[in-house]
Amino acid sequence: MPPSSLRVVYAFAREMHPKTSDVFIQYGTAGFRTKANLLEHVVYRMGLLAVIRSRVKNGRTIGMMITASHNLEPDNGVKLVDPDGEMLEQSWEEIATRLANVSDNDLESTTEQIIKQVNADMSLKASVFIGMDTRYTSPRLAAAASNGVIALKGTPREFGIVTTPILHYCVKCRNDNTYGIPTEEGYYEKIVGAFKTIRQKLPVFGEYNTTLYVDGANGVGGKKLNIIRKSLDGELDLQLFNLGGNGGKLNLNCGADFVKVSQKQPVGVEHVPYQRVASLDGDGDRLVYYYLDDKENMHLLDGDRIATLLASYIAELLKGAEAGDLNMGLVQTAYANGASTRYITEELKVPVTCVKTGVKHLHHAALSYDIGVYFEANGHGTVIYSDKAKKTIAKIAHDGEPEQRKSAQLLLNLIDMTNETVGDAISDLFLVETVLCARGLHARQWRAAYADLPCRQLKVTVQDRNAIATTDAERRCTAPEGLQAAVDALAGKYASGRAFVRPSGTEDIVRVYAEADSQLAADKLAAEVAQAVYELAGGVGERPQLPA
Ligand code: G16
Repeated sequence: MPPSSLRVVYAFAREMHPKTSDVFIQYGTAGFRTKANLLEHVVYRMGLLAVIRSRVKNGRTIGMMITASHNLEPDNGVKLVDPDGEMLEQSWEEIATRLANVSDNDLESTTEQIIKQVNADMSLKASVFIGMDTRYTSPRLAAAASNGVIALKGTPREFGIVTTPILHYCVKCRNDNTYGIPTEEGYYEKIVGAFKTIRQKLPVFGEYNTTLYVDGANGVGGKKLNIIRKSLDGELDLQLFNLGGNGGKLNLNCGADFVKVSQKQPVGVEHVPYQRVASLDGDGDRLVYYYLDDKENMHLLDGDRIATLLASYIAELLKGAEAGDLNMGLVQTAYANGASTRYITEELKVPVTCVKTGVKHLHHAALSYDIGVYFEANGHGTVIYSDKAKKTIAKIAHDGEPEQRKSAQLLLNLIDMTNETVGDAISDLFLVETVLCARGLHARQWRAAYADLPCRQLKVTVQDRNAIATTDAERRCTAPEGLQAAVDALAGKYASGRAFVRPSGTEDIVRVYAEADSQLAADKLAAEVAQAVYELAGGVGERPQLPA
């Protein structure tokens, strides 16, 4: 494409998607995320970048997902998906940020510079898959994404409303047809098909019951489960709530983030004591479970619990298959409950790596194992299997002794049920239900594996959250001066006290995490650390209060 054709890039921007705000925006933990009315020009420009990225990848398909996931309805966002269905390569985040922030007048020249910098052959074909969540601002932004693709003569394909993981899956399948069929139906066939196959082999027994209540966060995940529900042939009785009707608002007092952070039950769910409930987030990439006891106390089963459940079952099957030369590791972040890390290393004897927040970091670290299980405590995660692992397991399933074959075949079904591209609430839900069924477990027994340290998360608003810098996988902060010393001193006052602070990459706030040996101690520690952040990092608004 000769540089003169880049004029259309400016024409589209000026006529349809002008930059209307000078607020600096950064490609963060999961792409660009802010108030939806500040995003149209950003999404248009990401359409341009997706085309350039597709050409750098020899015309392989790139994904664009319009979503602000767990954020509330007024926000929206956009993130790019690389050809293997994983998050955009990190070295391109700076390029994305640059392109998003230049003035309309500089857009044409900046686009040209980027094309040169990344050495994109603009004569190649380019393909971009576009998906969106249920926000009312999403269709307009998806149209801006398409226009960006068209402006650089790429081919957009709109998937309409899909979960984020379905879009990642379709991108992967489009570029690697051995993985599956790149459509929503292809996704259901593979994931739900594997679940139904495995259910034929694992009769329901023990304390497991097939009823599962699901909080859909009033987002897209619940809607898709409503489609899937009809094809489950009674293998799982899904009772769905918060599907977006009856005035329910996206992620408001419901959904995985609300349940995890507030440690409260979502609105809209009919509560039956000891009945397990799964909570999805707004775009269907996170999952947590909980149940209420007969005194209405909530017992949370978060991403750490899902990781340990899956890892222990996979380890059992690997042992049964006698596939001892395959190594498995688990990846967590600083938010992982200290008790879970101890359980994984001491009881499961599985190595643990701790990385920065963001599934892109976890996914990357998990690649170093034959089988990498990665989960954030917030319920975002999956399992990835190396080619070596897949080949070894397939060989045993074919040639092994009868007992080995049985375990290896179950592992193959689990692999099929797993969306390896990114954390996926629907796929994770079927994996969890499979393990609970295979072991005849009630959620109470699942929870009994170890006792969580009580914890608390808080948010603090500051003038500039980037004034907080962190190191050591975000477990320590290096700026502003004095903050880490204050956190250390506060955590040192409490038995099993641990705390850290970090700027969010998806909201304009600083996050505080604390754990200690009692809920009151964890609540106090979190509040004291929040006050230290407020004082040392330029807090705005009301000063955080200590618990009564
Ligand atoms: C995104 C990321 C997650 C991250 C979360 C919170 O989740 O994909 O990896 O844990 O944001 O990030 P932060 O603490 O930086 O705001 P989601 O579900 O919103 O896409």
